[in-house]
Formats: sequence, structure tokens, C-alpha cells
Amino acid sequence: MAEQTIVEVRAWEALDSRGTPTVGCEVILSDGSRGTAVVPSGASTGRHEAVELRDGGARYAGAGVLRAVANVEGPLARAVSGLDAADQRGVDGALRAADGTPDLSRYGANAVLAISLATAVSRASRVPLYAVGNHAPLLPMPMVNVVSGGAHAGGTLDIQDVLVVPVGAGTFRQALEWAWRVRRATAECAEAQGLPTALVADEGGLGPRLATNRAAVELVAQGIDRSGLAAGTEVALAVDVAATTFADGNRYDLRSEDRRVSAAELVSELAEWVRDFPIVSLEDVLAEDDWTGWRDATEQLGGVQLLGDDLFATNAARLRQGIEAGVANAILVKPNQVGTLTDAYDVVTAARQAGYNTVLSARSGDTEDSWLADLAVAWRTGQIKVGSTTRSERTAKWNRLLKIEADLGPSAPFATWPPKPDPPPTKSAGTLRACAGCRVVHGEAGVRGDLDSTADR
Ligand code: 2PG
Ligand code: MG
Repeated sequence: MAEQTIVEVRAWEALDSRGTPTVGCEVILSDGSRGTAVVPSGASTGRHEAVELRDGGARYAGAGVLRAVANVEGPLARAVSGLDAADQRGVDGALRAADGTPDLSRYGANAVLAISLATAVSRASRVPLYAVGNHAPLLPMPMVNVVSGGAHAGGTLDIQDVLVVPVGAGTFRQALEWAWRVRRATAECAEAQGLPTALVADEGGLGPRLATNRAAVELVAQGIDRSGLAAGTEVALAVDVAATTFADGNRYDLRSEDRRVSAAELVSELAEWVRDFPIVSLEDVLAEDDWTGWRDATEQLGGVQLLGDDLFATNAARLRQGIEAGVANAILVKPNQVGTLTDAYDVVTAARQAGYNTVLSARSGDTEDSWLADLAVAWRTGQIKVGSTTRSERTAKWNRLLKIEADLGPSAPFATWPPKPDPPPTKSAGTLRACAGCRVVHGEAGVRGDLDSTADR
């Protein structure tokens, strides 16, 4: 009999950081351990994401999740009751089987993910979530939002995020301080131009109204210069174009600039940005189903990290299609796009095996939970995107990473830039040290609580 079987599952309707209802869940185990999780939710959601169940009707303008909550406490709870919480793959498989649809539309991906996550968290009283599995921990390179546009900032710009990547930092805490420094310097540059900076966008970034999209990239580049850090070698830029949100047929409608461009024109403008600014990563450069355009874009822009978010939607089949077609070279992974932790983990593994970089990402409507930070470390995704350095749902993740770094001690392994291909997971017991605060020897085969127990066998 497993030591930690699931004996009870509770759920409730909570609010995310945008004030939109979402599913909260508590999983209670036979040894008394408990784990809670509140699932995040996106604004720039791709059409290939797993389905969030919403109630419709008058409550919360139709966005209520009481049906999803009832599904957690009813059929999904029954499906996992008595299962070993340490067998994440088994729990997630039971959830998926109970729902029975590929996109989890029967009971809701928000309902399914709530149990999946709360199960993982319930085990963290024994072994911290970042320490489970057969991989040595790796603190991720943060990708930090400085200027927001698109669906996260009321459409002030067409592109969604201009971010910084502290590529030259030697530790996670240094990386975060550098990002903070650039954000502050960028705000000073904005103020000098008479732009307001007191109010922040959904992910805590600045949301100034600028004449062009390019001006947003330029503003953050000025911020890097003003910060005194070296552009390109210490701090570089990343852009989430989020092109699906302004695609219209086969044209791209740059409303903030009052012009419409073709895919080829958009790509050649992005190529100019790459030439003119220290950009190392571009996300969703074209719309989610523009595979032909994406292939051309990969040829032209492939010198930088080309991240598929809406394009891949954390979906193994779409990732495979991309790998086969030579489209993009990196994937943004959002657990709620797919609905279970095991599915998200499998996508990370498949991407790495194909030589694609992986970036674990929060959602624009996020919660005070910090499990995402642990997963980035445990899964060695190498990069994490959480938003800016303000707003508590963002700092919850940064603060958790700072705590993990402190737990791991002065030689805490931190990702490098460019990301290194990951070595295969170590299996022999004791080949890696037990780290302070996490009571397991990393690399030890058969550590219970694996998120990857099947994948690595
Ligand atoms: C994205 C995310 C996070 P959303 O597009 O990468 O920034 O936004 O959660 O709205 O999809
Ligand atoms: Mg995106």
C-alpha cells in the first residue's frame, strides 16, 4: 500500500491576478499531507490550447467556474481517489481517462490541472517540488517583461512583450537584479520622454503608448544602456510578438501604427530589429496556424531563439509537426495549455530530445502560487518567463527561485546563455550531491515523487 494515497479532493472558485474566476483545489493524502493549487489563465490564448470550462450566464459575466469546481469534486475526485500521489503519471493518466477528450473539454482543463498540480504540491511537505525526479536541479535563466502591449496592456502596442534576458549573469539573483535595474532605467527613459510609468500592465510591465512597436524595443534598449549594463553580453532583449492576436486572414493588422502587413513583411521587419538591437529570442512571430510563414521565418530569423507559444500550445503533436517541418527552435511550455503536469513534462522532454530550447511560462492571469518556479528547476527547462519584477503573482515565482537558490547553496547551478543541450538524466545513485534543504540525492534512481518516473525508465 502506498504511503501517500489520495483520500480527499476539495475545490472552490478563486480569482486570478486579473480578477477572473479560476479553480482552486486541495488534495489531501492518507498521511495527512495537503497540497493546494490555483490554476492560471491566459489572455492571448491560442485556439489549440486545452479547454477552460466556464459557466456562462450572469455570474462573473459568464466567466465563473462552478461547473469545473463540481467536476473536480465529483467525477475527477472519484477517478483519483485511492491512487498513490507519488505516481504523478498514474494520477494524470486517470484524470485524462476520466475526461476522455483530447482537449479536456468534458470536465475542463482548468479542473484537471487543478488536481494534477495540487497532487504534486501535496507531496512537497516531504520532498520539495523542485527536488523530485531524476534530474539535477538547474536554476533557469529568467526572461523578464519590461514593456507590455497587446492583450496585456489594452492594445497600446500590437506586440505583447518586450523582455530582458540577463544572459551574462552568473547567478539567478544577479540575473534578477540586472533585470530589475533595466526595468527601472527603462522607466526613467520613459519618464524623460513624458510617458507615464506609474500604472503597470497585466504582468507588471510598463505599458506606455508609443508611436510604433519598434519604439518599444528601442525604449528597452535605451534602458539597458542607461542601466550601465553591457547590451548583448550582459543583458539582451526578447520579444513576444504574439502575432496570433493581430492576425487577420493572411495579413497582420498593426493597429497601433494603422497599417497592415504580410507575413513576409512582418518577418523582414523583425529581421531588422534583430540587426539593430541585441535581441536573442523572438516568440510567436507569426500566427498559430501559419506553418508556411513560420518555415520561412525560421530560415530568416533562425539565428535567434524562435519560440513557439500559440504555435505549439504545449501540445506534443503540434511540437512534432514543428520539429518535422523545421519550424521554430524552441517551445514555450505552459502547463494549463495542455492540462496535466505529465503532459507538460513530456513536451519538455520531447523538445529537448529534438534540440529545441524550453521556456517554462506563467500566464498573464496568474496566481500567488509558486509551483512554476519549482518545475523549472526540477525539469531543467533552462529558462522561465513569469512577467515583470512587480505584482505579487509575479514576484511569488521570483521569490521562490531566490529561496531555492539559497537552499542549494553558493554553487547553485544556474543556466547559461546560450542554453546548453541537456545531458541525459543521471540514473546511478549518489552521483550527484544531496543539496541543503532538499533531503534527496539528486540522480538517485527511483526517488518517489518523480514527475518523470516513466519517461526516464
Ligand atoms: C504569453 C503569455 C505570457 P498569456 O503569451 O506568452 O506572457 O500570455 O498568458 O496571455 O497567453
Ligand atoms: Mg506568448
